[in-house]
Amino acid sequence: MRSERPPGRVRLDHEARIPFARLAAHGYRQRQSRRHETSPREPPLTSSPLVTHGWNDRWAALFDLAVASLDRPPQRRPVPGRVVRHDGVALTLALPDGIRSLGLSRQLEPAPTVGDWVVVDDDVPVAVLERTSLLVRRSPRSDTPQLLAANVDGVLVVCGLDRPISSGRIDRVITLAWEAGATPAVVLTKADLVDDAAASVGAVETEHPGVDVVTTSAVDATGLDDVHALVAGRTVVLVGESGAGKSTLANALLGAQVMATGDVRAGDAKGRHTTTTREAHPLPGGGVLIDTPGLRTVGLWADRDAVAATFSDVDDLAAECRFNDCGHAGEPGCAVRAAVDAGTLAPERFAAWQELEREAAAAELRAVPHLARARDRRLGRIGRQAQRRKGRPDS
Ligand SMILES: Nc1nc2c(ncn2[C@@H]2O[C@H](COP(=O)(O)OP(=O)(O)O)[C@@H](O)[C@H]2O)c(=O)[nH]1
Ligand SMILES: [Mg+2]
Ligand SMILES: [Zn+2]
Repeated sequence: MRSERPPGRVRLDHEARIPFARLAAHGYRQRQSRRHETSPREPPLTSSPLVTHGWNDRWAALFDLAVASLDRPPQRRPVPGRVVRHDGVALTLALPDGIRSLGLSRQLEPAPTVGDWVVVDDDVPVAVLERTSLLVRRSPRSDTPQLLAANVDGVLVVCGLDRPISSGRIDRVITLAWEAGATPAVVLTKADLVDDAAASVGAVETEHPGVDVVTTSAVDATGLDDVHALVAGRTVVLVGESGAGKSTLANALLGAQVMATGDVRAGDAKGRHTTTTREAHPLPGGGVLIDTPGLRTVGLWADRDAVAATFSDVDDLAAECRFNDCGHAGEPGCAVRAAVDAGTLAPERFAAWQELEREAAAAELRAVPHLARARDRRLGRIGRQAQRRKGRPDS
């Protein structure tokens, strides 16, 4: 679900309706029936909480489309809202007249999550606007997707320098970001606790080529400008384990103690789950920041394209292998193995790529059972061929 951000200046008034051709150019199809035309427009929403939460002419156009295709006529003049928190039974929304909690009395399809834009009719959320991106992980309890945030432009992978950096975890979040249609970056927090934060940046940059890496310290108030630059008018979500310093960073960027922060247990540097909900906050300089509770596990909910985007260096090599279904397990003409042998591809990165490749492939097969059967048949055939080559049917 990769998406492009529409080009062009953001205009905040609704005087000029967006010509449909422009929307069509961005892939929006006109509904067959426009059953409910919007009523004459109210004054522009320029100074409303909507604007600080990212409202622009694109959302205005999508809002009109959603209103026009509601499955029942609106009770009142519908208004847009952005989900700033979702606690199961209620949505906290940024609405034209302020931030309010509204009960979820109706089943919405798709189910809204933080960052979603919704149509609110008579104080009831009745529709979810088409998303530009959706960050999802595999739920640790069930083999189902868990929505983390919608309509995010960037994903900041937050790691505390007070503990070992898990490169595998970073790869996973980067992959979820690409899958979502958002750009990943890494933020190394607690720079004040190490002697050489620059060395850590260098190491992470080397291990994750193509991804921006910055360091921050809430204690020394350093690095905040770099993070501000990454947010800059966009919607960005902080992802990382508990105690990594996400809420502290959010507060520093907000210039206020908005999020509760937690103590880190001495000894294992593990944080407690101080942040229990996902919450979106507009930043003073523009942009929206979504803080999240710590993720203990980052289950992949992504396809192999997203893995290829994360490991574009390895993917490029794999394209050079002699056989296009090369398993990189010693086949002749394997460019991946050759790079490992030549020392130009770290064996750890090769292993990390293989692990996520396998996980993404397994998920794809689970999602499409007939592919799994086809694969089993193919593996059976390969197995039989291998056995024939060896001439020993039992090996
Ligand atoms: N020394 C230092 N401690 C930090 C920094 N950022 C966060 N912490 C501490 O790390 C702990 C966890 O922070 P918190 O923001 O709650 O982490 P979260 O679980 O990721 O939201 C708290 O005790 C913070 O005071 C930092 O830049 N330097
Ligand atoms: Mg927190
Ligand atoms: Zn190969």
